[in-house]
Amino acid sequence: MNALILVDIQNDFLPGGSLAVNDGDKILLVANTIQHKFPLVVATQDWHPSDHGSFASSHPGKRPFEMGKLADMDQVMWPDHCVQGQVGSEFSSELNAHKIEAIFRKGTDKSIDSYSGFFDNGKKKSTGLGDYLKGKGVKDVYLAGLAADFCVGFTALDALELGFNLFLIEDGTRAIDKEGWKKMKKQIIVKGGHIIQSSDI
Ligand code: VGL
Ligand code: ZN
Repeated sequence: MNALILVDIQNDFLPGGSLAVNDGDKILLVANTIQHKFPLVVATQDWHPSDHGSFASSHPGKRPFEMGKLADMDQVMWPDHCVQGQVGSEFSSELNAHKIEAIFRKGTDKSIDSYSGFFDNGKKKSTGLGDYLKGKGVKDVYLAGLAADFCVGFTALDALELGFNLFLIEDGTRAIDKEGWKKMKKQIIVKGGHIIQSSDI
């Protein structure tokens, strides 16, 4: 069985948001038009407390996009984004959300960041997404959403590690940093993932 995971299609990652991805809104048409091809659609949502440790504002003297440390790992200091209960954390109103059967929230623990929809960045805790998909008999995982070089990419790598066949829909994602996406894409391919276009589905 195939499943589509819509990764973090939230206002803060779209134009006008606090961590807007260039051309992030271009993925909306793709995300909306492919959903009917999947028997199962789920979504992830970046869902931070207002004092999350990935925010530059939680580290005196740090500015957004500088490097820092969190949970003993190198950490990009992000602008405040996707704060629980704020408009920025809501799914885009232009996303058709009717087919989404379950939503997996991540980044709720302020002491660690969580790019992947499956695990936190230290692989200490699971969101339950992997077991959920396995329980539904899913073998093939398709990904679209934001951002390609962070949450979509790390979700892809974990899907492969968990033994799913992985298809990343390239025209259904956009990157924060183009070079970062190039490197991420190579890793995904090396690990056996497939980079496809929505027209291939
Ligand atoms: C993301 C940076 C910080 C993402 C989330 O969804 O790609 N990026 N938090
Ligand atoms: Zn985040």
